[in-house]
Amino acid sequence: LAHGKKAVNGHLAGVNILGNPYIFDATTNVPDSILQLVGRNLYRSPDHPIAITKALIESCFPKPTYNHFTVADPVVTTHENFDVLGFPKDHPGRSRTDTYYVNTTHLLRTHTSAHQHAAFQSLVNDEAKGYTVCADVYRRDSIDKSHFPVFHQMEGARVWDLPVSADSRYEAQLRRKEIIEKDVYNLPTTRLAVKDPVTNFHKGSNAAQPEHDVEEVKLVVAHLMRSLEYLVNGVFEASREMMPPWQRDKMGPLHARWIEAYFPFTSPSFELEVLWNGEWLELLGCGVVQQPILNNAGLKNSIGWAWGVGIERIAMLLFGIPDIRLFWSQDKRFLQQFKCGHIKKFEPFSKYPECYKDIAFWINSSPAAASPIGVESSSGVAAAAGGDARKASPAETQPAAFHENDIMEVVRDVAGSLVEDVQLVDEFLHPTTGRKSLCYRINYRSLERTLTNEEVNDLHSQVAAKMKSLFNIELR
Ligand code: FA5
Ligand code: MG
Repeated sequence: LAHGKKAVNGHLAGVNILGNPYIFDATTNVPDSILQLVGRNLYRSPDHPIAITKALIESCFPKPTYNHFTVADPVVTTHENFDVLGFPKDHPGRSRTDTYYVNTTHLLRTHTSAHQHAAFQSLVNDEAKGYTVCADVYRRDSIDKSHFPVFHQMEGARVWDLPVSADSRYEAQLRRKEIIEKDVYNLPTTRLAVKDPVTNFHKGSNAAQPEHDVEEVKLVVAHLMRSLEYLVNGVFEASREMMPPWQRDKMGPLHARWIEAYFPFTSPSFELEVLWNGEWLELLGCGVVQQPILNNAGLKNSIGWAWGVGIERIAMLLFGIPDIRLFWSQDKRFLQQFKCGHIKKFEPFSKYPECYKDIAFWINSSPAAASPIGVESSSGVAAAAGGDARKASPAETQPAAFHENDIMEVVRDVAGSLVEDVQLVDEFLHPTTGRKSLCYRINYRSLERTLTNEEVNDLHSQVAAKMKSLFNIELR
C-alpha cells in the first residue's frame, strides 16, 4: 500500500506516504485522488511507454559520463523543491493553488530539480561529470490532453571543472573548448531544422552570470543545445523508422525552435519547442546552472548546464499517444501494445463518446482574498483539494476566493480520469454590478467504456455542489 491514514481523536490528522508518516496542517491540500497515484512507478515497468522513453533519453546521455538515477519517494521539503534552487519567496510556483502540500514543510515535488542539489553533490570526486534523474512529479494544473496532475520528468546536468588558479585559466579554457567542440561535432542532428534565439550574453535578464566568462558560457550553451537537439533528433528518427517507406520519404525535417526562458536556477535559460500536428509543443526547459547552486553542492570550480524534460511529451510524440491520461491506463489494449526497446505507433482502440456539460457561476467579491502560502488562514483551497485535508484543516468557515486551478481540482476529485478537458468558454463582466461570471465546459469521456447519461449528470451535479460549498460563488 502506498499510503494509509491515521486517525487521531476521531479526526484524520495525517497520512502515511510510502512508509513515512506526515501530520496535516493548515497548508495541507493534497487530495486522496492524487495520493492514490503515488507509488505506481510507471517508469519501472520495462514495457511501459514511460520506461521505454526514459531508456531512450538515458541512451543519449551515456555512462560513464552520466550517472542515471530514479527517486521513488515524491515527498520533498520546501527547501529542496524551492529554497535551495533560489526560488524567490513570492514565486507563484510556491502557491497552494499550484502545488500539492502534504503540510507546511513537505510537498509532492513539482519538478525533478528538487533532486538537483543532491545529484550535484554526488558528482564531487566522482568519475561521472553529469547525471540524469527520472521521477514522477505533481502539479495542480489545467486539464487537457497534454496536462495531467501527475506526470514524469527527467532532468539532466553536465559539469566541467574550472581551473583553480588564474594562471591556468586561459590554457584550461582552451582545452575545455576543444573537448566541448569535439562533443558538439559528434552529436548528429541531421533531421532537425532548428531556429536559435538571438541571445545577448552580455546584458539583460537572460545574460551570462557575472562570475562567468562570456565566451565560456557561449560554448556551454552550444553544448547544451546540441545535446538536446541530438536527443530530439534521435526521438524523431526512432519515430520515422516505424513509418512505411512511402510515408517516411515524403516527410520533411522536424521543425524546432529555441526560445529564451526564465528559471530561478539557471541563467541564461531556454525552452525547446517542436512543431507537432501544426502546433508548437514545449518539450523542455534548460540553462546554465546558477553558480551558487554548484558552489553549495561542493562544485565550486565547475561550470555546467541542466535541463528538464516532460517524459510524456516525448512519449506522445514518439508513440503517437493522443491523450496523456492513457499512460495511467491499466487496460490491456493499451499496455500490451508496447515492448521494452521497441518503438511502435500506438493503435487507438475504439474511442467512447464524449459528453459536454457546462457550469456557469458569478464570482462574489470576497472579503478573504487569497494570500500567499503560509499566511493564509482560511483554508478553502485545502478543502477544495479533497476529503481528508479538509477535515484536518482548522479554519474553514469562510468560502475561499476562486482560482482557475481550483475548478480543475474539484473536477478531478469528483470525476478523476473520466474528464478529458475543462475549458473556460465564456467570461462576462456585468456592466452595472461589476460582478464577473465564468462558464466552464467540462468534457466527460472515459478511455475505457461508455459513460451513461445518469452517471455524467450525477458527476456534474457533484461538481456543482462542491464548487458552491467551497468557493465564494453563485451558480447561475
Ligand atoms: C521545470 O520543471 C524545470 N525544473 C526544468 C529545468 C530543469 C529548467 C533544469 C532548467 C534546468 P517546466 O515547468 O517548464 O520546467 O517543466 C519542464 C517540462 O515538463 C515542460 O517543458 C513539459 O514538457 C513538462 N510539463 C510541465 N507541466 C506538465 C504537465 N502538467 N503535464 C505534462 N508535462 C508537463
Ligand atoms: Mg515550461
